[in-house]
Amino acid sequence: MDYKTVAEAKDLPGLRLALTIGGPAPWSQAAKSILEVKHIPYIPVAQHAGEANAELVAWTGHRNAPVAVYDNEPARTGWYEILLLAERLAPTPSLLPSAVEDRALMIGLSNELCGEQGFTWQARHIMFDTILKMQGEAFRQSPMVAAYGYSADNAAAAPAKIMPILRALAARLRAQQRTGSRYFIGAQLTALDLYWANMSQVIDPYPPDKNPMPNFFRSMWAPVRESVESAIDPVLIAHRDFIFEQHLSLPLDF
Ligand SMILES: N[C@@H](CCC(=O)N[C@@H](CS)C(=O)NCC(=O)O)C(=O)O
Repeated sequence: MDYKTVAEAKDLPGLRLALTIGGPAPWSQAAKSILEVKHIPYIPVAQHAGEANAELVAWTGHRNAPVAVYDNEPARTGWYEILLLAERLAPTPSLLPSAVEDRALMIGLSNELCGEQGFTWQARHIMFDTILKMQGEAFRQSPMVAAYGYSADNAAAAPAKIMPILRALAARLRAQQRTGSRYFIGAQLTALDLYWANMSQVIDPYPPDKNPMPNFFRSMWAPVRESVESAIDPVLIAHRDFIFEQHLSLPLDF
């Protein structure tokens, strides 16, 4: 990725997208996938994980990533508001089902994956537990610890919150297979498929040829997998592979 600094990007027109540099940060990767499928051009802007990102805060009001800024519009950070912006900029292919009930289900399941307290949020508690063991107590000073609500108790409770989400997604895929669909909702790709393809790296990262992330990430994420292993139905992993093969590009780029 050819990242610009905030200073280089903030006065440019069009879509600027602040992304965590140096690793496959799940929400950043998910936002990129939406733009890739819709062929929406954007300028990647570097966000540095765990750092103050003072220039980004001064420009957008946000420290973390992703942050999407289109022309002079307000910054967007939530997975859903970024999706709606992408739908407006490139209505086709739509990644939101047109039928109300399908859309409601898709948004609800996406929230289970991407929302506050959802799958990746919970996985992060386990990940932070591991970083504390690797880096020591100094990690508690990271702005990420308070921002994302880490505590040892929350980390201990996380697997029991993650596993029902995995089971619901697997059940959904199996039900869809019975109707002849390869996708989570209806008969075509939605943003939910893209969210899963990216967020599932946390429990089953691609090998280095497809996901050339620093080994540090593999060490951080391995305990997440171990703690939820019994809920990882192979249908979930096969779906991730199908989505990357059919709709996205590899190796991951960050
Ligand atoms: N704002 C996003 C979540 C963003 C998020 O959690 N970002 C994290 C993981 S990609 C991040 O930027 N971590 C690095 C940091 O905080 O510096 C949403 O609600 O959809």
